[in-house]
Amino acid sequence: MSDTRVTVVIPAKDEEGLIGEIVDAVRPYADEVLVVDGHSLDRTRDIAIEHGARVIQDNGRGKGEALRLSVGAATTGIVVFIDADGSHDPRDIPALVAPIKAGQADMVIGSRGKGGSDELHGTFPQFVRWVGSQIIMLTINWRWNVQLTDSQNGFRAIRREVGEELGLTANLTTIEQEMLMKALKRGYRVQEIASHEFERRWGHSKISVWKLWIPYVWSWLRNLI
Ligand SMILES: Nc1nc2c(ncn2[C@@H]2O[C@H](COP(=O)(O)OP(=O)(O)OP(=O)(O)O)[C@@H](O)[C@H]2O)c(=O)[nH]1
Ligand SMILES: [Mg+2]
Repeated sequence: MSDTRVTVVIPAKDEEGLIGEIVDAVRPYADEVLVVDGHSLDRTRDIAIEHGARVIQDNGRGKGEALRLSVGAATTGIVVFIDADGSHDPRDIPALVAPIKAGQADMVIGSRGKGGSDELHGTFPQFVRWVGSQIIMLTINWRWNVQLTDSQNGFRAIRREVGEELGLTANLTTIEQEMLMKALKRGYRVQEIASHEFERRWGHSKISVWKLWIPYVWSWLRNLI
């Protein structure tokens, strides 16, 4: 692989509490820090700029759209996606990009199955998310004869060219499973590293299981077949 430089993409919607800290924390691992602002009503955008990030805006369709735009906008060979809520540990980035730099993988997912999660257990919506994601993971492993443990984590790295070639269409957080299934379908090499998910440290989640379960089931079945 020729261009092993890294763009760290941070999708952020109303994340003024932590965005500055996250931009600073990923900088040691990034050749470019790209914040995709989801039309935040707070100071997310200004703070990201103050901290030296390049900032673009999505068109208000959701996190999936933000990630799709970022793949086209990034200027390096490798793209890392990390949330702006403090759930992911930027110190995992070197491990995440290492298999791609070594030419051994096209995409690497930070696995909560291997690293554990403080967010997936306890409440009923969390239970539904956990069971749903286990079923989705099981069918993906069966369909493509792989043994992965996390189809949903947003903390991941991908070769930028591959990200573009996949023809991603999701506007919502279903983008994560779409990216994985399309990569496997096209024969790209997908690996995982252990990564722990921490509780969101500031602000509130934009995910509602009750609003999203139909898009998830639809995206799952459409991409699995
Ligand atoms: N640009 C952009 N970013 C978004 C949008 N929706 C969510 N995000 C960001 O995407 C990241 C993940 O969103 P969360 O709401 O934490 O979703 P999650 O981590 O899957 O869900 P939780 O586990 O409930 O926190 C955060 O950094 C959000 O600010 C959007 O419409 N546009
Ligand atoms: Mg989160």
